[in-house]
Amino acid sequence: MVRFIQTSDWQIGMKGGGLGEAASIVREARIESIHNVLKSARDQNADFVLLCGDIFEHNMVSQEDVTKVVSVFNQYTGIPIYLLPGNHDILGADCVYDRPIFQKLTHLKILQTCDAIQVPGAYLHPCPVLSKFITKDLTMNIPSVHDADGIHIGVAHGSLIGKFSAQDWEDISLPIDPSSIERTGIDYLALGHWHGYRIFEDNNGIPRIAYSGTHEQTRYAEDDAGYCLMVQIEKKGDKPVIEPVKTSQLKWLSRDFEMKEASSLLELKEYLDSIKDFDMVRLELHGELPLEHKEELDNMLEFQTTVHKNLRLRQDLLSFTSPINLEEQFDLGDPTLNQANEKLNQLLVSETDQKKRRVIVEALTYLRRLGMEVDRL
Ligand SMILES: [Mn+2]
Repeated sequence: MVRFIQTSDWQIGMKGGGLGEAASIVREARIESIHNVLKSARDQNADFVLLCGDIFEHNMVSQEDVTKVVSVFNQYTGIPIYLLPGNHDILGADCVYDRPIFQKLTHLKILQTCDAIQVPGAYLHPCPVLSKFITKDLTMNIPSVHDADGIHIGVAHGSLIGKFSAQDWEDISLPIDPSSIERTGIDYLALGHWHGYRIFEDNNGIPRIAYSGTHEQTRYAEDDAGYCLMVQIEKKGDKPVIEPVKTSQLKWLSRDFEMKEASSLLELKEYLDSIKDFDMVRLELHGELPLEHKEELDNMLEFQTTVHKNLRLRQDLLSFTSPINLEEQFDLGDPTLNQANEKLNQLLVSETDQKKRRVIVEALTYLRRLGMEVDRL
């Protein structure tokens, strides 16, 4: 019997571009969450931990980040760790794992060749990435083990052919053929490279291929991120038991919200109240809202920036409908403002492009606020 923890794509040293001030929080969480991975290995009495690539964002990662990771490793010396380099921490000149600090870790083994190795409870068949642009399926290096004794586990990093959605198909390099299970007779193929946790069945409907995904989500576009996998196989040929274990600290949310009328504002408020405990929130507003509610919306959204660690807001698909009769004269109490108001109204009447109308309506809003302030003076 073998029981191990599978994890990948820690991407330590990642910049977190586009996350603003939250980038440093995300970077720190990526290191802290390693504890959750290794703790689950310890708590579950795992035979070993399998790291399936992209542990570091790149090979030039700062020594400070490397030291932080190694110091976490040093707190779990009782469990062997097998590490397969991926395309970010690729083998070759300047490989991060050549740094002397790694040589002192006796419970860590870097899988640098395709040679099979015997580990507690099983045999590993590593397929380390040797070139970023490789178009050859590296699992082709795994020999047939149909007639061999023991549990055999393939370890690779890349994209499973035929299983990705079109938008993810940017990684034409690093292809992995799912039929490698049938060809080789391995019991399980542990994969890294995709950031969401995914399980795939072999031709007999038995789950034998899985991505753990990243242990801590890296960006909004990911789903099912923030796990490691607990994998247990009783004996050769048996169905692997694969269980996701939550490891992430930060909660991410990405959502589109449709505004239809003034009451949508109340719905949005209720929704925002319900997502208070999310750290990272991306919100895209669509539809339309009467212009007189714009200020209330702006205030509501401004407050949200204080609720979450990161709030990414997109509103350019939201239009504001003008409540006023454009024919009607509107006195802003100042001749210059009135002139600008008239000019904008004329533009609005003749403009058909929705995006441009939105800009004009917004300009009108600001102008009217200005008019109200002038009134008060
Ligand atoms: Mn990768």
